[in-house]
Amino acid sequence: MEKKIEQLRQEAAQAIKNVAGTLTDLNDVRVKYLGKKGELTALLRGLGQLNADDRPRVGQIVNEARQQLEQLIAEKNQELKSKEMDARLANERIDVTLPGRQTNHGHIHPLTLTLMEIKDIFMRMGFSVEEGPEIETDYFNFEALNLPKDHPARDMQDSFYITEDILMRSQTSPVQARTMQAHEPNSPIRMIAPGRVYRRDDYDATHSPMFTQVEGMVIDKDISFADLKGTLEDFLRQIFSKDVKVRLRPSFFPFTEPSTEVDISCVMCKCQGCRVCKGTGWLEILGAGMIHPNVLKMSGYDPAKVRGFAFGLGIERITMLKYGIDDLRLFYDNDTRLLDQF
Ligand code: 2NM
Repeated sequence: MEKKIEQLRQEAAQAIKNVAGTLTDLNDVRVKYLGKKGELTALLRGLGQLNADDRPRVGQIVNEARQQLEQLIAEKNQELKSKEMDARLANERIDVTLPGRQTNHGHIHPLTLTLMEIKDIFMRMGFSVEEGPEIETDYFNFEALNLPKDHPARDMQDSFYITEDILMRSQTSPVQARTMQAHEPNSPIRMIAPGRVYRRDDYDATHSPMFTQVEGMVIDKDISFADLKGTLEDFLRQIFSKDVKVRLRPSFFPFTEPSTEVDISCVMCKCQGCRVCKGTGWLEILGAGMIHPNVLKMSGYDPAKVRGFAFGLGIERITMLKYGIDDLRLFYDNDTRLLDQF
């Protein structure tokens, strides 16, 4: 019996020593010798068959063996655990001195940049910035702007109709009509209306069925053509450069009378004549005029008491000239090779 115990003790001690893997492997060894059905446990159970003289002595030997093995298992357990921890620490080590990952920064879209500048200039002159819906009624888009149904000038800006009476706005002037109607009749207004507009058109380097406009309007007592000229000259010198020359040419718009086309000296060639200005030395930049009496009347204003001027410009065209971009489609492609430059 004693020999058997000693043999088992040595065998188990060796098995514990040999465990090189995980805590589960160690547990398997423990179960094999010390578990409920373990080999050493079986010996302990067999004590009953010994005679009473031998029992205490042999019992003590088995218990000592058991205690020793449990001690060995506890030590091995500690060893495996610290090995596991070392492995984890080596594995999950973070080098806090490494440079961080670069994130890609967004850029402000060139059209937004121009719009921010335009808003800034007009806000400093006391204009408010108004917005309105891109889906408009025929009434606000045309009728309130002196363009009755079947008026031939409607063809100039044929748009996208959703129903007979609802369309994608072809200009932002409906916002002007809405603003007038939201005001006390004849009260002064100084506002700009930026936003997207839609027209049936080609899509190429210089045309698009959707583009971005800023229109503006000033109404007050005694507003004259001189105010129109002074305000727009001031604006153009701020947005381009202070030595830009401004030229007015007579034109026609149904919502203004008289109407004018506003040109600036070519910013590319300083009026010498180049490809951009087609050799003329001048660039067409905006349209403007004195608000037609019918437009004032339609929105509750009295042309005998107040007058006003209005203007409209395309943000794409101004941005192309400011940054030397020769294809308008670049604004809508979202190609980061362009956008990263702003
Ligand atoms: C332009 C040219 C001329 C214009 C007129 C109005 C309104 F609503 F006051 F009548 N808003 N914008 C206008 C005038 C727009 O764009 C080329």
